[in-house]
Amino acid sequence: MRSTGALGFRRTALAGAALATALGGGAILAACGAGGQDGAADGPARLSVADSYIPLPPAGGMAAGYLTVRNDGGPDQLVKVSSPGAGSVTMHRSTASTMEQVERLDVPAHGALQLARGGTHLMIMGWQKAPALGEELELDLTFARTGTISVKVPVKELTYRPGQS
Ligand SMILES: [Cu+2]
Repeated sequence: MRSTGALGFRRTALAGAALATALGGGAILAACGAGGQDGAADGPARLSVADSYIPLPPAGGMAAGYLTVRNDGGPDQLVKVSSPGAGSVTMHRSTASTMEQVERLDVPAHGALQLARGGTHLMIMGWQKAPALGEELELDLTFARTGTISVKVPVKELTYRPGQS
């Protein structure tokens, strides 16, 4: 009776250990699956800024700013832009005949927010000192979820386009 009982206990313990291992493995697989599918849309945004430039404004006044925010994660929004070297930086969207200020710009999940000529852009006013070719202006980009990313944006020729030498 005693030995049978001991054997029974051992079998139960082994079965329990095997079950725990199986459950553990299953939980890991489930977590990976969620991350690769719908979990991605709600995961943290993974942002990087590329192709940023400011065309040298003709009279040293109002300048446009262009850049691309790449996102390898969940959705985010650009909600504010400021600069220690300029009085105001606003977000603008060009329409057929004019442009309008916008309060926020979507950064789609696993996509990109593009600020480019003819479309959405930044408007930089109140330079502390007149910008010159080759200089850089710090822009502090604040995102709803990611927080603030600071980038140094080079001042380029008025006709510059990214990708050209
Ligand atoms: Cu504008």
